[in-house]
Amino acid sequence: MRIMLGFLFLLLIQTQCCFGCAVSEEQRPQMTYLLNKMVQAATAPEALPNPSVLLALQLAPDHSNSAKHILLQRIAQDAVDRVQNGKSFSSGLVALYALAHQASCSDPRKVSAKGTTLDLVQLLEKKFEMELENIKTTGNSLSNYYQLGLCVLTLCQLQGSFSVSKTADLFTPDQKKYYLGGHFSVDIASLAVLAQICIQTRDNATLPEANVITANIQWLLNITLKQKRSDGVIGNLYSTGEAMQALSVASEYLAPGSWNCSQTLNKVVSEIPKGTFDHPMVAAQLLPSLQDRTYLDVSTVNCSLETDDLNLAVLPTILSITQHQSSNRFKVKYTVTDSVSNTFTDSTEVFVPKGSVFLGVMEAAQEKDPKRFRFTYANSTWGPYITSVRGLVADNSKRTYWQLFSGETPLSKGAGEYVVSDGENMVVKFTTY
Ligand code: B12
Repeated sequence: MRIMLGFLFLLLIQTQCCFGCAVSEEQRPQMTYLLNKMVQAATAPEALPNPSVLLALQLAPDHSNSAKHILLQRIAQDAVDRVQNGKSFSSGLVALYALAHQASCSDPRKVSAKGTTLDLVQLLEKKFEMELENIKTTGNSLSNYYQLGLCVLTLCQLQGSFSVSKTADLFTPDQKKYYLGGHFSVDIASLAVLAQICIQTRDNATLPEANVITANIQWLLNITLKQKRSDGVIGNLYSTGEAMQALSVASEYLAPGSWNCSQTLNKVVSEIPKGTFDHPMVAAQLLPSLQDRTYLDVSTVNCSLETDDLNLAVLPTILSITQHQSSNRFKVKYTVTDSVSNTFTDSTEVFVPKGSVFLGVMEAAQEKDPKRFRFTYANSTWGPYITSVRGLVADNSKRTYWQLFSGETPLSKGAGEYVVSDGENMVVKFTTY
């Protein structure tokens, strides 16, 4: 009888947990809208290969098979192209490509395109070793700790080989690892939690490093929960999805009442109609949490459950913020400053059409005075990443970058996304993280 009651109790907790933390029937149209928006953007002919979108699609209950095939083909071709032509392929990106293949039930050890077959797991093992070696010799990773989290959670799930004791040391508490520009990064912490929970689950806590890993996870979760706002957002709106993944897989570390998953879920869902998550990368990082899925579910995706294609035409379209094309122009102040060596600070004012993004302001300033305001950017799945201004180039190995501000407030969107307002004071500042 007691066993029976215990079982019923467990079932009840389980049911409450999972229904409470996935979208309700009434919220489902918002999620479908997001899925649809993400698929349309990521499968456009000009879109860059995007493993995060494929991963999110594979973790979704309904997904479009044709979109999945297009995305899978694109990332397979891109992986082979990067390797064959010696193009940059960061450790975290290799991890995402491998995870997306696995989630698509396509063997990441046999990725074929252009007549070549590639072992992404083996490549990832090498990349991770190189990261560890670089940390040993220079104190810095080649990429960042978000990508190290991606590496470990992927190697752990795909039975790649890596040293658990080195990994336990890798994720110990340290400002340099988990802080960007002086602020704790919920995104980095979330990936580090997912990675270490994967190791704990896989190795059944029998490891000599178990205590170190447990302490790392607890420290990361404590600080993550300190970033929780009263409305349920954790860090900012863009880190909340991955934070939800981390908190849900580490629920046994949380004190009762320390996190209300439904509150966070309702908050993010309420933001969908405002267009907050319309960007395909933002949608991709949020979608798994809306369905109570995490990146640790990749190894258990059941490909036989695939559904028919989404009918894009009949999916509900919800209000999204559209930029009204208007002939109205307004004035924006623009400043470029080097806060690393203090070699220059220059300001100007430009007129831009209403609805312009920050990049438009930068382009207008460059046109007006190319000597002082010229700049370059690299296209990424997040949009344009500002790489240099006035010839001063951001350098990962020196931890320098061009940070974007409105007045004194750092932007939480990129230059291609942030819509400027009349009279706003936009700043790009060369700084370190
Ligand atoms: C590490 C990191 C950085 C590092 C990148 C350099 C490095 N050492 O690797 C630094 C600190 C320089 C950085 C800068 C910025 N970042 Co950042 N970054 C991240 C983080 C934590 C991980 C990115 C990563 O490695 N992904 C994994 C690899 C495999 O993917 P990847 O696409 O190849 O990664 C590259 C790009 O993502 C690029 N990148 C990083 N951030 C951003 C932001 C934008 C807008 C673009 C276009 C590219 C870009 O750098 C990565 C490494 O090369 C993400 C968190 C997340 N949830 O994704 C935030 C994140 C992507 N960043 C964000 C933002 C807002 C910025 C800034 C605009 C902040 C600012 N006010 O200046 C700037 C970019 C300014 C510019 N020059 O254009 C937001 C984007 C949200 C959004 N809606 O667009 C995120 C999601 C963090 C958050 N929760 O708010 N970032």
